[in-house]
Amino acid sequence: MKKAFITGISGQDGSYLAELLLDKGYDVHGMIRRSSSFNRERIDPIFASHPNKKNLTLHYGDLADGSSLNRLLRTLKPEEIYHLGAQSHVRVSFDIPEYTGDITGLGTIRILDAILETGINTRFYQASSSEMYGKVLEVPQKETTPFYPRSPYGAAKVYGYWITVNYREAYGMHASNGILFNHESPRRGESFVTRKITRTLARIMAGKSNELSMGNIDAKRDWGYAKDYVEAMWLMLQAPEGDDYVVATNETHSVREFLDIAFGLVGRDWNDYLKVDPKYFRPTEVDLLIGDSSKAQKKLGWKPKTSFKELVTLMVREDLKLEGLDPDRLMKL
Ligand code: NAP
Ligand code: G4F
Repeated sequence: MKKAFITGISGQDGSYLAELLLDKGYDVHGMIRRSSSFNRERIDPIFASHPNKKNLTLHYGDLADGSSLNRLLRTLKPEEIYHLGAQSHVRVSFDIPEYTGDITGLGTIRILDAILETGINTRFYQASSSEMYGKVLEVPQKETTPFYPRSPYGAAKVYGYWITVNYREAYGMHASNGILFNHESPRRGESFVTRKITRTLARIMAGKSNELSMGNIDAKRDWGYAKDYVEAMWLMLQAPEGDDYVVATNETHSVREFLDIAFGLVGRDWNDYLKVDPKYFRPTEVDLLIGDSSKAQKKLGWKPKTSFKELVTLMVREDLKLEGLDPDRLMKL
């Protein structure tokens, strides 16, 4: 039985990846941080109902705490490490830039160095991001496109990317960067734009809200489905050598288009609810992202399975259910 270690297991991607690895028969160990509020709602359902739930174990640790990382790696000796933990919110990174640099940037070197210090034989996945392309220097963005980050988060991810490349080259580690473009799901954090839209829409339908406060709705993103994207992470660690891959749908859509589809599905017009609030604008914005994932398609055999329209539909559906509403009655498909 292969053993995997996941940082950020309580996040959107961590929960889907844990399920995927349990499905494949892995012994899965995840790191969670201590919090005074509940932070396991994405993983508790796995403990409740996954057929291989006995193969999932959680451990306390923190990306700010190198000693906990060292201890966990020394004792667990995982064959695969998926490093997904991060302060992952771009807008928030402008408010807490130093913390973002520490957790999102230095967190990566703490793990890589723990691998080196403990001498374990493992494969490493770094959750790199399309935010590194920022003010894009090429359209579409691919592995060779230069980075131009536009936020403390993007800059921290550029550090994580290059230190992963450096440890691969300096110490011969099997270490890979997945440069993932935006990916969403019903498990997406509620302050990211897609989930904020579908969650608020469901609350509007339930009569609990009549307003949607947003920032720049002209921004364009390459949005895929998180469940499809965790498969690419796994495939990278099965490849004979570590490498860097763009993971994207090769399509771009504006926030406006997301609003059109989501509200259109339940016969509402978002213009009736939208309030533009300056607090959601960023000091520097990433206007356009669109990825070229042909390398991942060719070398890993990975391709996205879920279209943009299907993604919006499944998110609206799940959020309506969360409000106790019947999607089959409310949605026009
Ligand atoms: P997410 O839902 O925000 O999850 C982040 C995870 O990191 C959570 O489990 C969180 O724990 C954990 N974490 C935060 N600070 C930590 C700390 N100090 N110590 C230990 N763990 C900590 O993010 P996601 O959407 O799943 O994304 C996963 C990774 O991919 C992140 O690194 C993100 O930056 C990157 N990424 C995401 C996308 C995307 O579109 N989703 C695209 C490219 C790259 P709590 O639950 O306790 O907060
Ligand atoms: O959903 P977002 O907050 O995602 P963003 O900034 O693209 O970052 C996400 O994707 C990255 C990959 O490219 C990840 F690395 C990162 O961890 C995160 O998962 O915002 C998307 C767009 C932005 O242009 C933002 O300005 O939506 C715009 N937007 C407009 N109104 C809003 C809002 N974003 C948020 N969060 N909230 C709004 O009210």
